[in-house]
Amino acid sequence: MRNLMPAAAVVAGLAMSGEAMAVEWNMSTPYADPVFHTMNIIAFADDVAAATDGGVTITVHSAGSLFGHPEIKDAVVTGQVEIGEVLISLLSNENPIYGVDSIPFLATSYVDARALWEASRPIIEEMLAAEGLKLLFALPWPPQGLYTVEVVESAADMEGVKFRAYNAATSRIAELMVAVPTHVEVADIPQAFATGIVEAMITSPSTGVSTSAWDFVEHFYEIDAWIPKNMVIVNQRAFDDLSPEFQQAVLDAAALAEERGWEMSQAETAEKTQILIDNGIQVHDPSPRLAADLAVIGETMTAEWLAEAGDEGASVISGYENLR
Ligand code: PCA
Repeated sequence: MRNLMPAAAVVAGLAMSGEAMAVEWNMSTPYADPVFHTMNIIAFADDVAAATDGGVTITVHSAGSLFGHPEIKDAVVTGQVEIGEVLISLLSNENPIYGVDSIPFLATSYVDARALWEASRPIIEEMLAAEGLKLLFALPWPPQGLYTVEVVESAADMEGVKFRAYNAATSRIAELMVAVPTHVEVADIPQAFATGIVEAMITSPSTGVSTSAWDFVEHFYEIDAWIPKNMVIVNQRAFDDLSPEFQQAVLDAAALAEERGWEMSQAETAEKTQILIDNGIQVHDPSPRLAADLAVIGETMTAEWLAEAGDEGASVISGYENLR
């Protein structure tokens, strides 16, 4: 009889831990639901729920609704949310290595962006791991172009223009064009243009469409300056708390999301550029002069980044050159 009680308790305990294994994660993301990054993340959450039979459910709080973009990484580190999405280069103020993701004219095609990602992924994973974070997947925005009110024939035409920045690199480009940078998150873009805080920006056709850029600019120059990525990171402890099967389900869904997302991004480029045109934005190739001016800015910024990022930076770049 004595032995029965503990046995019963064990059975009850097992039943309880079986129930307790159903895990709910909150996920913080910076961009709105119709943006393809968010759509891909919602599909990822659905895939995880399906593969675990509802054992892991991820509630996506998009558009910075739970934490603003600059707070998301720390919210995942501290476990306020289990999982989040961040623009990699937004973290370049913490470590210059993160800035490799938006060096102008270093990787301007999807093939090169892939190579740069392969070359930079291990060190980025290492830096995240040091903060108790696990990288799940990363995928790119379409190539970054220049949106302006006025015609721009050379970098000099940007002098004094109030320029919307979204990371340190876009602020630096503005400075090198003698424009005037102000950091504005995507959600605040329409308001910033409407109130005259900014009058130009560099971003993707996707973000031009999601912010209805035709309401406030006339021109889009396809300068293909870089192909920045968002990454999805999970709190390592939260991940470790999952059963091995559930961990595998999350990793499989992440690998799928990464593949799907790279394809979505490439399809986006033409699709969203067409929407800009349909709404009256004039889409141009940059003039040879503008392209040459921007190339010089790219060289300056590559040199600056290499000086800042030291040996680790140099090894990422040589790894990238070897993969191209
Ligand atoms: N959209 C985001 C990051 C890059 C992009 O294409 C933004 O404009 O902030």
